[in-house]
Amino acid sequence: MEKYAVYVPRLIKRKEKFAPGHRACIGCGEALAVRLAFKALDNNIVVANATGCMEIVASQIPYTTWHVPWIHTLFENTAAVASGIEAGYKAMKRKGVQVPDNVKVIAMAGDGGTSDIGLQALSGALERGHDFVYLCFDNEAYMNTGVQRSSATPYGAVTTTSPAGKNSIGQFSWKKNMPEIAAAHNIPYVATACHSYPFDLMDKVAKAASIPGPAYVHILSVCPTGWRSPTDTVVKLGRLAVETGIFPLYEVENGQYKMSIELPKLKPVKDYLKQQGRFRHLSDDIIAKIQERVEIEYQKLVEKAENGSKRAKRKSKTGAAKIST
Ligand SMILES: Cc1ncc(C[n+]2csc(CCOP(=O)(O)OP(=O)(O)O)c2C)c(N)n1
Ligand code: SF4
Ligand SMILES: [Mg+2]
Repeated sequence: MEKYAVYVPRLIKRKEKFAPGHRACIGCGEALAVRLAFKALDNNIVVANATGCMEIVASQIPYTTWHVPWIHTLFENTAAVASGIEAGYKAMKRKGVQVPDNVKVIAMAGDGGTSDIGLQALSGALERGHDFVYLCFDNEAYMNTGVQRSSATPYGAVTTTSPAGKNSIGQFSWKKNMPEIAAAHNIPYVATACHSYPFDLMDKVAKAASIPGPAYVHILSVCPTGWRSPTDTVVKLGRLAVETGIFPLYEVENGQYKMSIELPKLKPVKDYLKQQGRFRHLSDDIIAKIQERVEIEYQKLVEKAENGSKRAKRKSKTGAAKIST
């Protein structure tokens, strides 16, 4: 909290861009995450929003929740539309057309729109180096259309297209690691965030917007409807996802990994899984398998962050030596 003390009060007072009165379900973590993310941004933005819960609940004609320029995009082309807007502004400037300065383009989509259907457009936009921010609001399934599995649905979770039964444990594959895929494009900034850590989330979104070039922020968003969890446990579940190591909070700035929170000991994944209907059927054996996987993946991240900070120290020592000679 201390580290955010300087500017967070200013952010809190900022005008809402995602206004109240939308039609999200009670206790929607995704709506909370969107509200927080956009509070951290200036008014000088244009939003390209893929189809999904946040588009449906916020834009039913003749109403809108958005207080900034906003365009509804297809699943497939959100990052392509964002690229076009950014390139369009550049071209207009080049031609001497009067356009506002420093407009930041924000692309946003759910996990389905990001890790499945919009992945090609996103990869292209990251590779081309467009100056934009991509926000993925990950509620771990295609929620808007009735809770179908996506490649971001976690192993063992029940959805309507990955039901549990005699021959199935639910989702059969491990969650696709989208932040690592974004980081593999060697873009200037990648981060993970969750609405249950609001200041950390706002800090990362503001940072993403301040860095020239492409930035990607992956935001875990608890969905009580799809996760079959009580509406008053949304914040608690987000915290448990982080505290168990299931959803680690970290940043990758110019290739350098940094853990956002020090967790001396991870809580057991069971604490998180057992509070959600989508995991209620899991046997102790499957939970042990998930526990093992989470620990391995978490350790990999910690090592990347440690190696990175050792490298940075070595570099600064070499730099200091050079200055003194
Ligand atoms: C190509 C295409 N396929 C399917 C749909 C139907 N559709 C609209 S929203 C949606 C689910 C969105 O899932 P996600 O991106 O995870 O966002 P969420 O609703 O979970 O926030 C689907 C399948 C569509 N609009 N376009
Ligand atoms: S289905 Fe989930 S993500 Fe969509 S509006 Fe409802 S709670 Fe929010
Ligand atoms: Mg989703």
